[in-house]
This record gives sequence, C-alpha cells and structure tokens, in this order.
Amino acid sequence: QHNPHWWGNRNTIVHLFEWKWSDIAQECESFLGPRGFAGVQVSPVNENIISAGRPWWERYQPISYKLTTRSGNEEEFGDMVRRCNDVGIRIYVDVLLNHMSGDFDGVAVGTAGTEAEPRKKSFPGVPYTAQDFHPTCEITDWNDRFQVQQCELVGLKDLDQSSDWVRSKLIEFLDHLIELGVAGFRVDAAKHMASEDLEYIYSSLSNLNIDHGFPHNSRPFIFQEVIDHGHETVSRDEYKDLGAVTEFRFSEEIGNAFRGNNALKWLQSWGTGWGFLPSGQALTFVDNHDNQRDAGAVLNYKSPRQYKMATAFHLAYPYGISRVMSSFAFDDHDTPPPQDAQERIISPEFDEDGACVNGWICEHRWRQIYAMVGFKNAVRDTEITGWWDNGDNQISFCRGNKGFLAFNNNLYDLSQDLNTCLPAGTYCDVISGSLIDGSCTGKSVTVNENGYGYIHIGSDDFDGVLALHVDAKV
Ligand code: AAO
Repeated sequence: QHNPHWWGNRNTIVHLFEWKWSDIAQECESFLGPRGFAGVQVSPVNENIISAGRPWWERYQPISYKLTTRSGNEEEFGDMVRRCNDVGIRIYVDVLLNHMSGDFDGVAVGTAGTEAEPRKKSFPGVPYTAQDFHPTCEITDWNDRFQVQQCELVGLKDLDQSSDWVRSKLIEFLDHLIELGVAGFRVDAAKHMASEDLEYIYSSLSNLNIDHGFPHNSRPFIFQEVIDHGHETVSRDEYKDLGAVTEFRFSEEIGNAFRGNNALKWLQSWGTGWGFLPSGQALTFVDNHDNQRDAGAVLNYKSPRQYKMATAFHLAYPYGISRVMSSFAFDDHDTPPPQDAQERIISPEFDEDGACVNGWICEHRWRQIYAMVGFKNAVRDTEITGWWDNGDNQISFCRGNKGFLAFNNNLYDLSQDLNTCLPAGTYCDVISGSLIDGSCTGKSVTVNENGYGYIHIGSDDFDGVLALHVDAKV
C-alpha cells in the first residue's frame, strides 16, 4: 500500500495542519490544483476531547469516530474530498489507531458532544470499555518493546489492536473514510502498535472508491509515523513493507546540512547512501508538525532562507515521497491554531501576493516553495546528472535535460559558468521570480549550445538557490 494514487505528473503532498475542511476545498480549487500539488494530509477528522485553550494536540485525543472536529463536520468533510478529487488533489487523513484520549477529571465532552470517562477507559460513543485497552503502564524505556507497544504513549489510553472488537471498530472507521473518497492515511504512532496487528487492519480495508475516480482494486495509500533514528528496538523495517514510513533521518540530516553543520557537497550521495529507506518506502519532509516545535537541527519557517533552500533540495532531488509542511505561527509547543474569541478556527486570509497574513504561515504559498512543486512535476522521471560542487557549500546538478538547480550556502558569491544540461535558450529562475507574459520577473539565465550558462548567486542574495526548468523557458 505504497502507491499514493497521484494524478498525472503530480508529485507533492502538503500538510494543511489544522485547516478547516471548507478552506481546504477552496484551496484545492483555487491554488493547489492550478499549482500542481498532488495531495493534502489533513488533521485528524474524528471527534476529540476539548482541552483548555484549545491546543492543536487535543486532536490527538479521540473520544469517538464521529466526524466532527473544529475543522468541520462530516458533510463538510465529504464535500471537501469530492471537490479536491475533482481537481486532482488526493486527501490523506491523519488517523489515530493507537489510542483514545488521556486522563480527564470527570466526564469529558468531545467536539461532537459525545461524553466519555477516559479515566475509566469508558468511551460509550464507540463503544469501548476497559477490556478493549492494554492495562495502564508508563513508557519509561523507549527501547523496551513491551512498553513502547503496550504502555500508554504520554498517558493516552492504549487500545489493544489484537482484539476483534477493536479491529472491527478501526476498520469500520477507516472504511467510512474510504467510502467518502479519501486516498489513504497517515497512521499516527505506528511504532506503538504491533506490525502484525496493523497488517491485519490494512489488508482488511476496502478498495478506494471508484466513484471518486480511483481505478478498480486500488488499495489505500498508507504512511506510518515511525520515529527511528537508527537505535530503536522497534524499527522502521518492521513497517516498511506494509506501507511507506516517515523517514525522520531525512528531516534531521537535511536540517543539519542547510544549517551549515555538514557541507552541501556531501549531498551528492543523498538517499539510501545516507542510510535512508528505499525511495518508494520513504515519506520525506524537512519538518513535521512535531519536530518543527523541537529545538535541534530540524529547520522550520522561522529560518526562512535555510528552510527554502532545504525545501528546494528536498523537491529537486529524486528521493522519497515528498510532503511539504504548511504551518500556523507558534511561540511554544501548545500554541493553538488561529482562532476567534469563541475558539473557532479562523480561515486563512491572503495578501495581494497570495501570502497568508492572519496567523497562518502557509509555506506552500511561498513562491520559492510552490515553484519547486512545479519543478518536481516538470522533471519527473529524470535522473540526477552533471553534479558539480566547489568542495564545500556550493553545489549544482541537473535533472536530465529538463531542470537545473544551484545552491550557495557559503559566505561568498557563486559566479561561474556551469553545465545546466538544458537545451539552448533563456530560462527564468523560478526562485527569484516567475515567467509572466513571456518574460522573467526575477533572474534569468541564458544557456548556450553546449548547455552552459552563467550562474550567479550572491552570498547576500535574498535566496541561496536558483532553479531553471523547461516549463519556465522564455
Ligand atoms: C498531551 C500533553 C501531554 C499529556 C497528554 C495526555 O502534551 O503532556 O500527557 O496530552 O493528556 C501530540 C502532542 C502531545 C500530546 C498528544 C495528545 O505532541 O504533546 O500530549 O498529542 O494530545 C513519540 C511517538 C510518536 C509521537 C511523539 C509525540 O513515538 O508517535 O512521541 N508523535 C505522534 C504525533 C503527535 C501526537 C501523538 C503521536 C499522540 O505526531 O503530534 O502527540 O497522538 C523519541 C522516540 C519517539 C518519540 C519521541 C518523543 O525520539 O524515539 O518514538 O515519539 O522521542 O519525543 C532524537 C532522538 C529520538 C527521539 C527524538 C524526539 O532525535 O534520537 O529517539 O529526538 O524528537
């Protein structure tokens, strides 16, 4: 279940973290479709506990499988899926199969009005009772398989996926989403469930809904959140044959490189050469909604110059199933998404350049990022050729004869003739501008008969990357 079921030459998933369904439907039609995105990962869809201050993470504490959250209700969800599929954008849902909510004093009320008593492991909205859960224990040793898979991840009531009842409820929930037209699932906390149980669940799912344009016998795309930095008892290898796996080493290493802790020249062997999973099994990202909140090597929108360079490399180098993060602004781990005085999530608003202005960051609407989504589509199925580097932090490479990229992460200029591998002509740099009415609004590069062009990236240029491709030829 490794096929993401993309349309045509599309290639990139965007995580519209905490967006409302009606806004995503609109975004599919007005932006994602026209810009050639392939799919959207959406926040959890089923009812969750209500936490004080409405932190984003309350959505990782389910109460029932009713499809009502702060993102919208079932009708709005169904409308979004249909409208996105109609313009070739697939929907992948973040699903919580590992657990229900954590402790709550007294009777908790969820986002659909369902009551539960998490402390007693009583969730009548499903229904689940204490016998559907593993006995309570705490994870203290992350290398103890029993604790990781049978104790409670941060105190969240841990479902027993070996039980027939739990399996049947999870399959019913996922099948309901398939019926509504989704293309697949991000499986939260997959490492905390036995792979045999997941295998049973995945293989029991319905085929994708042909009424939404999926071919007969299409299996749901599965990507599993398994954090494995290489020293874990429960490893990514137990899951990779069941579906794709989030490749956290990619995120960490790309952050290291573009923060300047590792020379860019080493990226020539990027991919499996770095110990990453085979390309078709790896779900790749510069940052995700968890590690963008951690201090460390991982880059996020708060370091925009490096972040855009890392994203350009991510989308230009042919490795992995790419996902771009689209965030809301945060100060700390618990910052809620943009919301009004009644704690309703608010819709993104855009300035004249299409950038988000009211608390949403919308990295996917940054020209340097959506232009690379277009680049990835334009060069699909080509190989890396013509690698060049200066022995340090200046690199360039071609994607067949369809695209060319150069990076300068040194504190001095890159200025020289380089092999772009492109047919002769003038190309717009899609990072500094666009091709509009036959001319470039940013830099342009003239390529000669031998495929060479003069490339300049000043150390104080706004962006440290330059990208050319055949769809932006003057
Ligand atoms: C909230 C409160 C808690 C409270 C709880 C229950 O914050 O204080 O106890 O409610 O009332 C999200 C939030 C949580 C939130 C939860 C529920 O992040 O703060 O708890 O919703 O509302 C592990 C799991 C991984 C998980 C990650 C957070 O393996 O699956 O923890 N991610 C998913 C989601 C996440 C969500 C949940 C799961 C729960 O993406 O958003 O939580 O549904 C090591 C381990 C990893 C482990 C990390 C934890 O990784 O290997 O397995 O992830 O630690 O930090 C280095 C190390 C590496 C380490 C890594 C950490 O690289 O080499 O080993 O750093 O980044």
